[in-house]
Amino acid sequence: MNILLVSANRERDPSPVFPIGLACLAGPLAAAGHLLSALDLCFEADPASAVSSALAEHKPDVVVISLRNLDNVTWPGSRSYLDGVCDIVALCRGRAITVIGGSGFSLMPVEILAAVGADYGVAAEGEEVLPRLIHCLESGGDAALLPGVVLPGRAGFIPPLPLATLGTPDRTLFNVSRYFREGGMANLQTKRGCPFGCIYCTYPLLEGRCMRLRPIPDIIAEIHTLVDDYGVNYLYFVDDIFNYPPAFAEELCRAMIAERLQVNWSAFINPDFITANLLQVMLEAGCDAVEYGSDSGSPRMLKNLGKSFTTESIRESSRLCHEMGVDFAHYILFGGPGESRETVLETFTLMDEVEPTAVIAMTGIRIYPDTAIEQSALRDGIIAEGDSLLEPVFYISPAIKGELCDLVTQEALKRCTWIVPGLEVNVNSAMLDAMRMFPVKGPLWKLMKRLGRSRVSPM
Ligand code: B12
Ligand code: SF4
Repeated sequence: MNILLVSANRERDPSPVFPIGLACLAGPLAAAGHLLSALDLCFEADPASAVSSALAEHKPDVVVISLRNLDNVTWPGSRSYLDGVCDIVALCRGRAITVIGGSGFSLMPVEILAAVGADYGVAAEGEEVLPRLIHCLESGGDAALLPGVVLPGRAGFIPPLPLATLGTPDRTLFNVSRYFREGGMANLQTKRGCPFGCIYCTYPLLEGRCMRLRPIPDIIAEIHTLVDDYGVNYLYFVDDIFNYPPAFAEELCRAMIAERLQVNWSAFINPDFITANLLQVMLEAGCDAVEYGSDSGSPRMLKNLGKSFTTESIRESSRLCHEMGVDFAHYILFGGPGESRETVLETFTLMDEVEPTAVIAMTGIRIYPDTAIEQSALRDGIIAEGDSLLEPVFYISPAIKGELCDLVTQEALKRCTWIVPGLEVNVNSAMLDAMRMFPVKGPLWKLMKRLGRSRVSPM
């Protein structure tokens, strides 16, 4: 069949993100003998006319739409992206069969399929099931029997099956160089899955709790392609946790060192599994910044959020970063169950103590179906049974709700390393655009070192 791959993601903050999910589907679809073309809406000034032109030019039988983000998960100042997806589907209606999938879609598949009106939906990984669905469409099979496939008007579907082996993305249909130029990095994945159970987190729902590791030679070959064919010299590992399992991270870094790859990179790491030895090997392999999903500096809140580590691990892992001279950021989530003025101030105090290059803080925690925080939100009357979560709803502890924004703004403004996107403290879209003008590769928070004083709505 003639297939058009459409990346619906137009978000450019904190940086434009290469559509690696669609690149993972391109290989298996081409291997099944389909003719592929692609439309990436990220850089299109007029998405509606770009979709119409692509339909006219390629005359696809099937349009495969990737929905990465539902919204920007930022409170206040939340932005939903669903209207844009409805527009794409409407333009395709009567001209091609539409199939929608992606991480955003997979969080609420039945509800999103109904909202956007596509012909088929696919929850979770698409590498195996999408070619099978297309085959079904060609041969008149029953698509409802395929795992993960969602049909309009049906309340349920067969649960998706996790892939046994993870392949290498085929990026040839997409503009790797432009993402590298404008986003400062290329992305790649070394594994899927997270075995931990943080109460708000969707990653184990999207990727499973069981970790699936890619063969290291495949990852090394992929890095070679990015470096040699696309001139990339900065990578971002999109793994849920780069340093878990630690032995795999170390083996990969040692292979990168042995290959003398000329790249720098960064990733999310867990403070419990970083040792001086592993950090040293990571630095030798090109790592120049690490991000911790620490969430809080309050022992009580770490427990309430279901974190696997303690404030001691946050201290120790931060100390290692200082000792070895690597930039590091802590990501904080304010407002979870049990958050109070006291626990918020504890977090500021711990961050003052560990002195990261940057702290990125969000106020409010988005509630997703099938997470433990959904149950807390039901108990606390923040949502009611049957409420839709398609438009974002945020958990904010009733004990702090009235003063959270003022307190966080006031405290963050006293510190020039804090970024609070929802409250526009030290960051907004205009500032991010301006920061991208610096010849800096990797996460923009590394530039916080150059910021003079803290501001709300900096530009
Ligand atoms: C790494 C990551 C980031 C990095 C990206 C760095 C980079 N350069 O790539 C950073 C930290 C910058 C980031 C930023 C943001 N992120 Co983010 N991110 C992730 C993460 C952890 C992995 C994404 C990834 O690359 N996966 C690997 C690829 C291969 O998987 P995939 O894209 O899901 O594709 C697979 C399937 O979904 C499916 N598929 C994809 N498309 C299609 C289409 C069809 C038709 C089919 C059949 C299947 C299919 O098949 C693919 C292969 O298996 C996910 C969480 C997660 N574990 O998935 C969140 C996630 C995607 N992010 C999310 C969000 C919201 C954001 C931000 C808006 C947050 C913010 N306010 O800054 C920004 C948006 C950035 C942007 N410009 O779009 C949400 C999106 C859902 C939602 N709630 O709306 C997620 C799911 C996390 C969450 N909260 O649940 N992110
Ligand atoms: S926050 Fe990190 S460690 Fe916790 S469940 Fe999510 S991906 Fe796993």
